[in-house]
Amino acid sequence: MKKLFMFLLVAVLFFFSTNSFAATKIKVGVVTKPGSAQNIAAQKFKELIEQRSNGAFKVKVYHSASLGNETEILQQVQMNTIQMGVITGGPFDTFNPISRVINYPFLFKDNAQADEILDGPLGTQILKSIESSGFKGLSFSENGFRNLTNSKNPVKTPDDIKGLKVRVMSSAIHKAIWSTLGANPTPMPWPIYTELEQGVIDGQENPLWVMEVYKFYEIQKYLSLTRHVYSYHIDVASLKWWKTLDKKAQDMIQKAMYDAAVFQRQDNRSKDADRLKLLKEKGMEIVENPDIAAFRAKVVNLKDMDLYQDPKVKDMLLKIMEAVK
Ligand code: EAX
Repeated sequence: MKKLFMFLLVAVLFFFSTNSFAATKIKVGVVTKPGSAQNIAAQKFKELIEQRSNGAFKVKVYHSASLGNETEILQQVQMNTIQMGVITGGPFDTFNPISRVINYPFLFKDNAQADEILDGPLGTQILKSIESSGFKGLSFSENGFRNLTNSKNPVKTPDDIKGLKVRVMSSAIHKAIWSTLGANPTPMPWPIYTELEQGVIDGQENPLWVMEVYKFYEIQKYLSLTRHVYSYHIDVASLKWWKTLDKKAQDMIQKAMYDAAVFQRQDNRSKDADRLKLLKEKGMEIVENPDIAAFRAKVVNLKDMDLYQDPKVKDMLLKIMEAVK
C-alpha cells in the first residue's frame, strides 16, 4: 500500500514538473488559405509570440476552414476549444451588433482614418464590448476596402446593380447594404469560388487581395472599385481561456497580436497597386471610378434602420461618424 502511494506520488510530481515546462499551445482558426490577409496576420503572430516567449507559447494556425467557417470558428473560440481566431468583421454581426458599426458603408475615407479610429479609444471600446459575447478582442488586422465584382455587366452606378445576385457575408448590415443598392443579396459563408463558377451567384464583394489569391479573375469579368466598406478582422481570443492566463502572458499575447496586425495592414496595403495591374493583365474589365456619390446617396439612411436601434450601437456609430467628419 505504501509502495503504491509512493508510486502515485512520484507519478503526480513527475506529471506536474514536466507539464510546467511544456509550452502552452494556442490554436488559431482562420477561414482563408495561406497568402490571405487573415493568414498573414496569424502567421506573424505565431512568429512573434514564439520568439518573444522563448517558446513558452506554441502556436498552430488552422487555415482554409479546416476548423469550420468563421461563424463556427467563433463558436469554438467562445467554448475555448480554439483559443484564438483572425476573423472578418462580417460574421461577428450575429454574435454582437457592435461589430456593425465599422461595417457601415462609406464610413472611412482612407486607411489613415481607419487606423486612427480602430487604434484609438473608440476601437478599444469596440474590442471591450465583445467581451459580453465571450470574446477577448485583441486588435484589428485588415481585409481592406471591399470592391464589387460580377460576371454580368460593368457597374458604374447603382442602376447597374439591379437584380444582381451578390453573395454577402453572414451579416445583417452587409445584407442591408446590398438590398438597399438594388441587388439580390445572398448570405453565404466563405469560400465561394464554386458558387460563382456555377452561376449560383453573379457577384461578390471583397478587397483586391481576394480576387488575386482566390483567382476570381478566372470567373468574374467585371470589377468596380466601389470601396464601399472598410473590412476589418477582429483578432480575437477566447475570454474563457484569457482568464486562465496571468497578466504577463496576457500582455505579451496582446502586444504580439497588435504588432502582427500592424505589420499585416501595411503588408496588405503595399501590394494593392500590383494587384490591380495583375487583375487587368488577367483580363478583368475594371471600372476605376464608379459613381461613388450615387452609391453613397442610396445608403445614407441605413443608420436609421432597426439594425442600429440598440442605443450602444447607434451611439458608437454616431461617435465614429463625428470623429471622421
Ligand atoms: O477574406 O467572407 C468574406 O467575404 C471574407 O472577406 C473572406 O473571408 C475573405
